[in-house]
Amino acid sequence: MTMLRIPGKFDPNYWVSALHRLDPGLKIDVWPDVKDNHAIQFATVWSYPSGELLKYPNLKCISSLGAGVDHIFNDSARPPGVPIVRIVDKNLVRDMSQYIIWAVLNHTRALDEYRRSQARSLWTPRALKSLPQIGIMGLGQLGADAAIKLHNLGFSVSGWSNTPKNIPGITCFAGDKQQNAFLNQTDVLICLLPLTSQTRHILNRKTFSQLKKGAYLINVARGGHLLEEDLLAALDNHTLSGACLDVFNTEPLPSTHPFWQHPAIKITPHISSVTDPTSAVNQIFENYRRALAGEPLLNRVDVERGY
Ligand code: NDP
Ligand code: OXD
Repeated sequence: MTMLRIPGKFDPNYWVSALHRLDPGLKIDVWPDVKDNHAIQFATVWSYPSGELLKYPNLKCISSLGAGVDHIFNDSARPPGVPIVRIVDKNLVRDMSQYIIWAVLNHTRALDEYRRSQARSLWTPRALKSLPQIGIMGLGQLGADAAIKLHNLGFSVSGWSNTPKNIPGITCFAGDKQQNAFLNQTDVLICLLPLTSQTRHILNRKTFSQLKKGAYLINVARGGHLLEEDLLAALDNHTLSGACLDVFNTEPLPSTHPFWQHPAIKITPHISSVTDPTSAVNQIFENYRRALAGEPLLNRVDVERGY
């Protein structure tokens, strides 16, 4: 029994240790140090080279190390028919909601402006503005939790998903037909969609123009959701008042990228929520066991839908 771990964002040593705590005898190869391609039955991956997985003829499951699976669908030379699973984890959900609450409060309480005042020893109290309407694109594992927590903090929250939802306290919109109605009432737009052919570049000029004037954008999903030049234009013409971005088209964000120096853009390096091996390892190990036993997998991705 061998597992293949392809490193990228995540440190493979943490994962190997966590897996060995569950089964000290488990054979794990850390790519690119793979001893026998035929022995690989389970691959747990993050941003690996396209076509790599075709080299393992006995692969039974491709397991994302994160919630997102766009990095797997981006691989056009993927072994056909091999099921894909992803991480659904309480710590991942908790950490994302904490980041979003920070980003929303940082914006609504003008905390950056107080930092700037402090740097100049200025005592500049500001009147609180009325609470904004928060709109969350994506009401899945992460979006629904953030929506409920923001609602519990007293915000008025709405959400938009593919299929209709009923979440107490949250105004729910669904599908293309209700997209405009959702956007039209939104002051703070949070993107928590998966990156698919339907959602690529959804954060564009047209979308921004449908939001309330001077809306704020928080993108914690994928850089591919955002048309970067449209964000810069929307900030310049005050359609948007600012943005907090955790994800980018090119990561790491190149040092010459205009986002770095933009006064209205706040940047974090794809850390809003990072899979915690100590809690997520159980589902990876369980899926490994199930894949080898031919049993139904946990958190299986719908290949047709792309998420
Ligand atoms: P889920 O699959 O649980 O939820 C996705 C949500 O998006 C669902 O509500 C789904 O609708 C909705 N959706 C999908 N396509 C559309 C569409 N075309 N129109 C409207 N709604 C749509 O995903 P998670 O919540 O677990 O994760 C979301 C994303 O967050 C991940 O794919 C990943 O890219 C990103 N992420 C980023 C992290 C970071 O550190 N920055 C960390 C973890 C995740 P429905 O419910 O009807 O199917
Ligand atoms: C994820 C991520 O998808 O960390 O889990 O981006």
